Amino acid sequence: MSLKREDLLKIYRMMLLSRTTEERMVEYHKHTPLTELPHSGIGQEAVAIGTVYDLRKEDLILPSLRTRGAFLAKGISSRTMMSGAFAKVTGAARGKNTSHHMGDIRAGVIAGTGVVAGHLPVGLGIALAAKLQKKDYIAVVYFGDGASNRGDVHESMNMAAVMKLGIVFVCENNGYAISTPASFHSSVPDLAIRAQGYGMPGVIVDGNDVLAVYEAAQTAYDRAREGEGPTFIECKTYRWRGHSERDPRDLRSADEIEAWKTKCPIKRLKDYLLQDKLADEKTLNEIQCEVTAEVDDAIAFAESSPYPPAEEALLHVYAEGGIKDE
Ligand SMILES: Cc1ncc(C[n+]2csc(CCOP(=O)(O)OP(=O)(O)O)c2C)c(N)n1
Ligand SMILES: [Mg+2]
Repeated sequence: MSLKREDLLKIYRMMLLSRTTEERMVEYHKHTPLTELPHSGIGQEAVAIGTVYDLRKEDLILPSLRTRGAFLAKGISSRTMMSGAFAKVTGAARGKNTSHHMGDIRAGVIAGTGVVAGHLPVGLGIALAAKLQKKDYIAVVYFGDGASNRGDVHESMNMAAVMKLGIVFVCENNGYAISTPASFHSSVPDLAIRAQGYGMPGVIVDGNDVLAVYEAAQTAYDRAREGEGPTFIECKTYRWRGHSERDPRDLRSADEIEAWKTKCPIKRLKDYLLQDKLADEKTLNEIQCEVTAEVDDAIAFAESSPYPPAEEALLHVYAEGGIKDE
């Protein structure tokens, strides 16, 4: 494994930052509803961080609504992200979009869409552009198990494989699409086997093991950059909270949720670091303190930031110059 101690500590920090940011958004929303309705990815942090760590600046990611850590790991600041949740002008979309589907092209994050899987063909277009430009930047698209049944996913997989495009399909299989179990919406338990039908590798990974996710991602990225085509990575994971904060008491059993909590991806990395004596409790506590301070600062910044002025209502909505009457 090419990851050094410093890398592992950075990965640990990013996972904690993602977790803490989301926990605080959820907590804040309970008392003062945010403009954003949190759809948290708490419990799924290893997928986002394991796949984004070591991506290049010029690579483009297209996150799903769960891939919160990906925004942070790709370089969007906590302040920008939190401001997005508050719909403040300091957010990435200057208050026009919450951090739910946020993007920031400067960090290589393409804004999402409310149409589940609608971003897959966009990722495909990015990978096609890279090929036409003879460049080796890649696109990484994230989508859930429910989304994996949409036509956009299948059409994108087919075209990507036929044209050997530099795109990686990361399926975050958390077992549910809102309240529908994966066994109800898909005829196969392992979604990765569908990759075979398109002639690309389909890899199944423990999505709560950040190091396994990282390894699978690196193999897929090498392949994508070398012009060998796409890979489908299915990360088996679980979301701890309801689909959104609107349904905190979803239909899943408490036992099931508790069982998955014992497989916490952050605790797993922490245990590894401690057991292999790569870090001690003191170092890890210091990281937690740093992260808490960063999130406190982000909240204070977002609270004190202004909403966008009314004059900006049409800014960045239409192309400069408007639509010409012919
Ligand atoms: C085309 C479309 N159908 C339905 C919805 C409503 N919807 C939003 S998220 C979601 C579930 C997605 O499940 P999954 O892909 O497994 O992602 P997860 O929420 O589990 O991360 C649904 C049905 C939508 N936004 N777009
Ligand atoms: Mg799901």
